[in-house]
Amino acid sequence: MVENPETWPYPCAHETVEAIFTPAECEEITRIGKEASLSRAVVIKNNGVAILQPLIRHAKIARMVCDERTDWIFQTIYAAVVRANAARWHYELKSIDRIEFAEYSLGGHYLWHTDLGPGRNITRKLSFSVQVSAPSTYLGGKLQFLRGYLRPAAGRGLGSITIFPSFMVHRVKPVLYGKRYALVGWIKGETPLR
Ligand SMILES: O=C(O)CCC(=O)C(=O)O
Repeated sequence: MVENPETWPYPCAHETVEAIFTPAECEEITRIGKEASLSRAVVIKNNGVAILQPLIRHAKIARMVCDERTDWIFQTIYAAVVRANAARWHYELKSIDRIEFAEYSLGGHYLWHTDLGPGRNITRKLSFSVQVSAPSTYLGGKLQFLRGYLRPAAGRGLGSITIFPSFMVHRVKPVLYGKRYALVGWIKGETPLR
């Protein structure tokens, strides 16, 4: 039977799946992330050039490499995204483009933006953010979406993943206390959005 897309759920929405990682796994992810050398996060301008703009994005990041120590992280995230995609977006996905370990200290934030193109980012389909800090360890740092007059927020549960289309406008509000750690990344397709 051919599926009827008119029965699919609203696509311009995020999805939070609780506890894809256990608290012990979140600790391990944080340990691996902190071992990498964190550098100040850049912003990609529309001409594809990466620049430091701390008023727009104030965070430190380290790219997570997929190797025998981290493969389970990539596998778990990809499986969760594929499940959510099959229920809501039905995009053609190929693989994880990139995972970054992000650290938001006091005042850390990222203003409204999208994760799509140009250049090598043109085939991004879905973005994700995994919460590896317990919500009791920081204040602020809310991941929020712009949806018309609504500003829905991602779940903050330890080990949860929030998945959303890379074209959705989103931001991270300033951290007011403590530190927020997250694993953020993108799933790309073979071609631009379809
Ligand atoms: O920290 C997050 O949860 C999201 C980060 C983000 O929006 C990005 O890196 O594009």
